[in-house]
Parts: sequence; C-alpha cells; structure tokens
Amino acid sequence: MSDYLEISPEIKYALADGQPVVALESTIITHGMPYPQNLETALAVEQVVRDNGAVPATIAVMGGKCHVGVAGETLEDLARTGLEAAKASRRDLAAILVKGLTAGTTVATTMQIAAMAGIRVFATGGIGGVHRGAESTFDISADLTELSQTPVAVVCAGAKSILDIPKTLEVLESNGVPVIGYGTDAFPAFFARESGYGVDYRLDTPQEVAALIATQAALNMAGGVLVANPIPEADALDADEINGRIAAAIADAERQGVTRKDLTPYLLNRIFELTDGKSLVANIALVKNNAAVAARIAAALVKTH
Ligand code: PSU
Ligand code: MN
Repeated sequence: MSDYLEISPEIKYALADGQPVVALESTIITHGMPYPQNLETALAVEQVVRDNGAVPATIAVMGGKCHVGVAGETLEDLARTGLEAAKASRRDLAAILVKGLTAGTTVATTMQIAAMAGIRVFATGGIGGVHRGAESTFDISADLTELSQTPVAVVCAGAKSILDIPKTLEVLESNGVPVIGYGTDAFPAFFARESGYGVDYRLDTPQEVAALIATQAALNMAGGVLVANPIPEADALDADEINGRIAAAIADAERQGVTRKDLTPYLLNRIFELTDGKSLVANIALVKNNAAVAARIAAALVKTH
C-alpha cells in the first residue's frame, strides 16, 4: 500500500505525533468549481482547518501515487487542470494509478485514501447520492457504498436536491451509515438548511461527534459516519428559488443526454450558470463551515484516547 501513498512531511509528522488531521477532497477542485475560485477555495478551506486547530490534508491522485497533502504549485496545477483531470471514484483508482493520470478524488476515493493514511475525519461540500430517476438509471453514487465500509467521518452540508434525498437517506440506512445532524434535527439540503427530511440523531458538540466516532471504532465497525452540518443562516439560498434552478438544470441534462459520472459536474456547472454564480458563493461558504466543524471534531477525537 505504501508504494502508492505519498504523504507530505507535515502530515506524516502530525499523524505520528497524534495531532488532528482533516482530509479534503479534490473533485470539488477539478470538477466542482471553476478556476480560479476552486484554487482560492481550496486554500481558504485549508486555512480554516488550521484556524480551528487541525492540519489540512488535501488528497488527489497524480503520477501513479495517492497524494495526501497537495499544496503549492501542485495544488495550483490541479486547479488549472480542472475538468481535464480525471474524476477518481473507487472503481477508477487502480486504473488511474497504473496510467499515471492526474485525478480529483471523489468523496468515496478520498475516504479510501484517508483511511489508508490513518486520517479519520474529512470535510467536503456535499456527498454524492441517489440521483433522481435512479429507479430506471440505477445512478447511485459510490460515495454511499464507501460510507458503509470505510471508517472515516464525512462532514458535509447534506445533499443538494440534484439528488433524490429520501432515496439517498434510505440507501444510507440500508448501508448501516449513521446520519448525524450537527446542531440540527433536519437533514440539510446543501444550499438550504432543511430538506424536509430528518436525521437519525442530533449531536451538538465536536466532543459528542468524536465520542460517536470513537465508539464505532471500539466496536470494530467497518463503516463511516455522515455528519450533516447545515449551511450558515446568512449564506443559505432561498429553497424554492434554488430548487427551481436545480429542476431546470436536471431538465437540461436530460435534453443533452448527460449521464453517469458526467452528470454531477454538469449539474453543478449548470446551476452555477442559472443562479448567476450565487450557487458558487453559497458552496464556498458551506465548505468553509464544514472544514471548521471537521477540524474541531478531529481535535476532540485525538483527545478520546
Ligand atoms: N456534490 C457537490 N459537489 C461536488 C460533488 C458532489 O455538491 O463537487 C462531487 C464529490 O466529489 C462527490 C462526487 O463525491 O461529486 C459524486 O460524484 P458521483 O455522483 O459521480 O459519484
Ligand atoms: Mn453516478
């Protein structure tokens, strides 16, 4: 495994020293946001992790290695590469390593690589899930499977309604994934603080979430935890308005025949266009908010043993 892992010296030291580390994904950089906002956001999110007492570990695949701690010029190159980079989900990883391609890692693959490196907390924007119409397309993100088998806690702002939220929650339940509302009883809908659906359990402090992660580990449970952290009130978008734009984006995707792994990036970009960039401003705010919470959870977690 170590033949394929390249951990930066800072992160290697932090892990060996028992310091809190937070994993960050890179599909959000390559496929989730345009340049240069993707680079600015990646840097800002790393700073938020540091400000909240943890070491950031941005993860991507390049040159036949899984890189943990992508920074400086390498991060800039990745951000500029954007959609030209591959999108690495679990099933892509070995092929991308063999071919030596550059890839952003999805939630699934970032979890996988974080677990290999010994990182247990991960911050992102939103997870992949069950797409609308999945009853005929079977389009269900590998993120949901990964959450069932890899012991990493994922802090996200819920799932945006490009997805079928109730079906996503059902699959998480089938997969044995605890869905925690961070300071809320409502499952958040990414741009909006509520989706109309609830969470299994509400926890209000980083210490409580850390205790849950530690308990799952003590029970030798294989899977992860989904920590759903609503977008801050001030940054939330009007639910009806954004849902209208999302519906329009989905209709456009159908008209253009966009499917499979291109669907999520297409929808994100189309929603950006249809909201005159408002979706991007909200997206950046919620990712930073998740990074802060993840850092505090990671800091609490290293104190549990
Ligand atoms: N949802 C977002 N922004 C994103 C993604 C999802 O709001 O950038 C990315 C994440 O990397 C996620 C991936 O893991 O899309 C899911 O893709 P798919 O549905 O093809 O599994
Ligand atoms: Mn898919």
